[in-house]
Amino acid sequence: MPRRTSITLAAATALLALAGCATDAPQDTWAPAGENAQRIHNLQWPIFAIAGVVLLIVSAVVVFCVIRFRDKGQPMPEQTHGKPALEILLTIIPALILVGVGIPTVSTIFELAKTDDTECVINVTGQQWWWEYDYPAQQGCGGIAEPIVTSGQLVLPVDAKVLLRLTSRDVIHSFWIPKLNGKRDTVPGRVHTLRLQADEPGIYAGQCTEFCGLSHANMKMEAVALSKADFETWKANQIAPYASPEAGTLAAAGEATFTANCSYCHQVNGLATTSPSGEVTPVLANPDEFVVSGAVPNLTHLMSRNTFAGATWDLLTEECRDRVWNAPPDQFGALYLQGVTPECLNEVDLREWLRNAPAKKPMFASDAQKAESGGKVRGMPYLALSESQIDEIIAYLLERK
Ligand code: HEC
Ligand SMILES: [Cu+2]
Repeated sequence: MPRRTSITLAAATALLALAGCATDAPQDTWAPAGENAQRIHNLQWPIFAIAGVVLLIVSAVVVFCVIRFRDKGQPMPEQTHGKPALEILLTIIPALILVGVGIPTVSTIFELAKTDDTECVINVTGQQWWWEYDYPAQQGCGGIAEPIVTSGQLVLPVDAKVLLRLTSRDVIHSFWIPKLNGKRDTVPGRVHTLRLQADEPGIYAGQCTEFCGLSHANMKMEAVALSKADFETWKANQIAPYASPEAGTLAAAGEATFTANCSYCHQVNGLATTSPSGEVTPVLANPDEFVVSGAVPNLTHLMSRNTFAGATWDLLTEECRDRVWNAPPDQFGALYLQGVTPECLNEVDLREWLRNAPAKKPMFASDAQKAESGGKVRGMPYLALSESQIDEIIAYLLERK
């Protein structure tokens, strides 16, 4: 390799390594914020140290040999065929190191797999390219009478041992919130479990870590930990009955526009149409018919979360977002529960999304791939809405708190 190239490469590597030291790293695997992440942390430190010592010894020996025995035009040294004592020693030492590393590793794996004292169960489903969370009716999670469905942000009570049951509707994805636990693949037709527990209220960022197609990089997730009392408020809000917008408002026009353009894919619980004779018919989404994976995000309480489309874009303006993210733990819950207020709405990204979602988050790599999908979409399609229809829809969605 030319010398210039090697120097550039070395400098780039050093820069990359330094970049890893950035302090504001929401996905820092070295900053555990819950029980299981702490267990992993307790294991990775000593192993990192042992591996580091081995690296130093091996590197030192290599450097010594390279310098000491370099070619100075000396004659060929005497050829030997092995040294049994040294070879046995060099087999036994690594074997002992591996046993030393193996014992705590295996016992940590068993500890991480423990789920018998679970206090709360949440189903997690991955699909291209967002996560759906559904909370089945249960005694756990402080009691859930009616199932709750949401997406993007996984809301959980602080300090509770929360069991995730993970699966996928299409390809293999992988669920990872580095500060709360390790990774777990989500595989179609299988249910894997992963236990999370968060020590303090706040938002914990993560991302899909199994390459899952074109928009894999736009498939993030966030765990939102709320104090027990705030979690109760959140649950009650998620099952609050639907309220139609006031007649004559922009939002009321938005309800009709939404019903016509969006509700065949997106469910809004409680949305209904009334015929001239007064007959009320619930509007039910049928994503099976239109979307490859057969499901799309439930928008009943869209504005109670503060990100959208695989937690890739914020529903909050930067200023409001920072206020929530940087709130001290005792103030975080109240701020999060405010949801998206009209002043805090990040209208720019939401508007772009409604104008042309595939331009923001690509769904087909090629026309051939599109042809294979049998006319179904993979993400949110382009809907050719007018700007005034978008105005109405945004007004309507702002009331979906
Ligand atoms: C053909 C089905 C389909 C139609 C019709 C549709 N969407 Fe979507 N929409 C999706 C899919 C699929 C996603 C998830 C995309 C992703 O995150 O990658 C989505 C995501 C969204 C999201 C983000 C939700 C979240 O929680 O992340 C919003 C907001 C949204 N759509 C609004 C609308 C509105 C408003 C309309 C009507 C104008 C509409 N959609 C029509 C399929 C559809
Ligand atoms: Cu994925």
